[in-house]
Amino acid sequence: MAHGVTEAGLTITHAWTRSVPVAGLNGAGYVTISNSSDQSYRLVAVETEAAAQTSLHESVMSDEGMMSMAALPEGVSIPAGQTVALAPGGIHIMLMKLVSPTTAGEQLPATFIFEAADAAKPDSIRLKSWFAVQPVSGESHVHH
Ligand SMILES: [Cu+2]
Repeated sequence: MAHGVTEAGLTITHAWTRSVPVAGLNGAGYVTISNSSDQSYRLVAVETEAAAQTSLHESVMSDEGMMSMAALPEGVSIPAGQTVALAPGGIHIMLMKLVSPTTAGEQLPATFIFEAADAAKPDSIRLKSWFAVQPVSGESHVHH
């Protein structure tokens, strides 16, 4: 398996999601993005044919200890020289209405779209990778 996909100093590694046994449910994707350039970027969208739609979310804990989701309309900041890991309990890529059931070992092709934080550089960067489907382990993860 290729180790990562790189362009313009942005590298995507270890994109994964948990298997979901039924089509039409939502999944959540995670990924590690490192930025070795001197330019800050934002992850603004993820395209995949595996889901009807995707969006960027952050899990937030209320004062009462309840988990909920907040959309991230500005995307996810990937500062120059830093590595940002999207992981369970934090920022994730919501895979809304999966087109088919997903099974462990599968790869779901996905394109990660970035924009420079500097608005004077309007070109977006598209990195093609995939979500590796992992088995559900431990507690089941019921995700809106
Ligand atoms: Cu979500």
